[in-house]
Amino acid sequence: MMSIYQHITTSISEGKKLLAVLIDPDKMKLNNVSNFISKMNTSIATHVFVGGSEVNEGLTEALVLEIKKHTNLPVILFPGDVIQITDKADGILFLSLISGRNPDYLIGKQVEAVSKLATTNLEIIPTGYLLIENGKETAVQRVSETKPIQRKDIKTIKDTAKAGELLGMKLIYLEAGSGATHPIDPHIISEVKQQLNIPLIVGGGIRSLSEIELAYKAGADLVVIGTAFEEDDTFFKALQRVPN
Ligand code: 1GP
Repeated sequence: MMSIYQHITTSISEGKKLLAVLIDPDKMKLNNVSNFISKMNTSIATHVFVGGSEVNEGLTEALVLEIKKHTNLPVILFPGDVIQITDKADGILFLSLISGRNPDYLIGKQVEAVSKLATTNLEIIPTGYLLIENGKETAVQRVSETKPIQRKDIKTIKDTAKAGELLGMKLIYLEAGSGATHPIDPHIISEVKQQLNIPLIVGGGIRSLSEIELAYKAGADLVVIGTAFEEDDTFFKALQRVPN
């Protein structure tokens, strides 16, 4: 069977764009999962990401188990902390917050995660995670105690993403922050994409089909949306999959 990462790279080579629905265990009630996922299953979503900045122990595993009852899409952990690791998911974005300079989020948490990961069969996907300034403080910024890169500092954004690739990371994730007022500027996406030979994920503040399309057109391979679905899951209706 194709790995999650191979599926991503194959999709890109076939010109297909990807969409991950981010579910925060802190915000999704278990008894709402079935209804939410049934709507998601008729949409163009290709992946489910599970994670949040501040999640209590045990919530992630229960949520992943419930999600997997209702969908065959790959469920990938997008953890804000080591306690969110569960072997019930299919894979994990093994994140390093390379836009910041907090050693805990660059390498400390990753070292802490190793023994836990050793007990799982999760597909581990090393991911360079860049937080880009968006006019307001985000949960990632607060929890990680790091500064985002200024959005006008295109050179630093590009060089940071490229440094992630040169360090061997398999994905780059440009993050505006959950609930960001504005998504990552298409100009930033396109400048970063031109630098990279690895897939590019873009998330934070994307709330409409036109914003998804703008991100894709600028070079995003995979778009992540959480808040817009949390606030109104009828948004899935605007993203219906065309039947084969
Ligand atoms: C957050 O990029 C993701 O980490 C998604 O952001 O919740 O704003 O869609 P939103």
